[in-house]
Amino acid sequence: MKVYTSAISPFGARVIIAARAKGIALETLKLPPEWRTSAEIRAVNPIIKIPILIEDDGTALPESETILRYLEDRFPEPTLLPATAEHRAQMNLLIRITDLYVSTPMIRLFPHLAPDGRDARVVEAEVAHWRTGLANLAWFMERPLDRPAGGLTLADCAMAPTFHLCGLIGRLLGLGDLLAPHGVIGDYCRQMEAHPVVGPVLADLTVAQAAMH
Ligand SMILES: N[C@@H](CCC(=O)N[C@@H](CS)C(=O)NCC(=O)O)C(=O)O
Repeated sequence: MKVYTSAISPFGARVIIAARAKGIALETLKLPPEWRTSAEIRAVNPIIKIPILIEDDGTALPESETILRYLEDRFPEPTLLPATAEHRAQMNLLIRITDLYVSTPMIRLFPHLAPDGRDARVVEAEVAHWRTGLANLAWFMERPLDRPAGGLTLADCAMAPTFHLCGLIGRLLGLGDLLAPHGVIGDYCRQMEAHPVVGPVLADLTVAQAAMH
């Protein structure tokens, strides 16, 4: 299996974490130059977003959450699912809140990261949504989530790189640490940084993002 991604992509990092946790050999495909306008990428994902999983038969699968669930279905062991329906519901809720209410406003801020051409009204509105999303996610993270033996669920594959990106975007916008008010998120991030699979992936993101600067 192969994946189109970039070393700085937190969405790609989700897939890399799941693949490593499951021991799946996943080759990273080099993105073509100007990949956003390339025919190569358009041919496999007209949404023009990475990551894109490429199966051995050439089938392409975009969207990180869908890829995570596919990897879980195709390679069920070791599982990244909690044992009970209740805890799987909690896992699903955390993924949904992360993507709808934390990642979405953050992505809308991307065009405004460079001070030149930044629209202060858009930034103010999206940062407010982002802060609310984080507060709501923190509220739901207080509920217990029983993890399988490796200490990881699909929610961790999704949340850990998202929180890592929150740190970067907050700094680039001069907002400081948006995670600071939420002790549960801070504790969680420290736990993930110490995790033998997740920690190195987050460290690689940090190095790649620093190099981009
Ligand atoms: N919903 C998508 C979001 C993926 C996404 O936004 N990826 C970024 C890279 S981290 C991207 O491809 N952005 C398009 C661009 O940079 O033009 C997913 O979960 O895979």
